[in-house]
Order: sequence, then C-alpha cells, then structure tokens
Amino acid sequence: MTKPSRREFLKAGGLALVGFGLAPNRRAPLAALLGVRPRSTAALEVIEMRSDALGSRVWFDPIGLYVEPGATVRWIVRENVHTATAYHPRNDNHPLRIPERAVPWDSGFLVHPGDHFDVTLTVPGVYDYYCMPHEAVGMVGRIVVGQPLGPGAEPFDYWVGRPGTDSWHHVPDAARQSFPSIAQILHERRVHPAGPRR
Ligand SMILES: [Cu+2]
Repeated sequence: MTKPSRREFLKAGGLALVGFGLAPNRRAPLAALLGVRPRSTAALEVIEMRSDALGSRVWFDPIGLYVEPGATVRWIVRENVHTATAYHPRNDNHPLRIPERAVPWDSGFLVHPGDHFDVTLTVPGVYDYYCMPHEAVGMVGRIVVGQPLGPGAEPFDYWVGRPGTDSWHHVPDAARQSFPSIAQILHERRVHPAGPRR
C-alpha cells in the first residue's frame, strides 16, 4: 500500500513543481525531499493531569503508557494543581520504582491549566510516578519504556529488609490499587483510568 501511494505522491510533487515553472535541475533535490520520510523526531507522548470540579477525583490520563526508549513524555495540567514525581528515594524517600540507571524527576507544582513538564526516557524499564498532593488518594501512573524491567516491575514492598531502605515510605493503598498492571500496559499501550474517572 505505501509504495504506490508514495510514488503517486512523488509524481504529484513533480507535477506541482512543473506547474510552478521550476527549472528541471531544481526539481531533483525538492523531489528527493518530498520522497524522504520525515526526519525521525522522537515521539512526544502527552499525559493529562485531571480533576473534577470539586477536586474530589484526580487522575492521570493515560494512567498507563508504553513508549519506546528515547520518547519524551509531557505531563500537562488540565484542572487543579498537580506534580509528576518519580518513585525514587530522592523524592521524599519514596521507594525506588524506576530503573536504577534512570534519572529521577520531580516537576514541582504545576498550577495553571496548560502548565507542563517534559521528561525524556532512555533507560528501558518500568517507571512509576505519583502526584505529590494526590498520591494518598491514588493519583499515580506507570510507564513502560521498551521492556518491563527493573524495580518498578517488582512487588510494592520488594525492598523491605534491604540495607538503606529504613526511611522509605510504603506506597499508599489507594495508589497500589490505581496502578494498571504491566501486562495491561503492554497489551493496550495506552491505558485510560477505569470506571467513573473517565
Ligand atoms: Cu494531582
């Protein structure tokens, strides 16, 4: 399917150039440009930070996302005030739930609709993140980058009893219940929040 349509596209481009009266030697580079695929710009995936009018329901949408390594994820505020914060001890002693070699992020408070924060994810693995003011009510999300690897693929309490983890906080119950499974993310690629949150 793609080959004939691309040929048609080139043909159309060539005709258009003739129509503009360009000299033949000007045609080649332009036609080549038309034939070349758009330069591989890494994907940008958008996650919305949502809330109902009263602020009694808050959520990320999608709550589960699969991306290829190198993709950039953008969190953008639609309503209310939120953060996008990686599960990492550097973020207020949260347990490590992103790959060991990945750089943790914390957006800080995003307060106006349209405010956004970008992170480029290069290390394969599972990345769990939360919203600082809303983690306790289950505003969390999960991204799988390439492969379901690393601490984020472990059970929530995998670290209990390991040296250096005494100060780590447990993932709150509401958050545990909100995370989509890795299997569902791999299957659906974009997982939207279930039930009344939509
Ligand atoms: Cu929030």
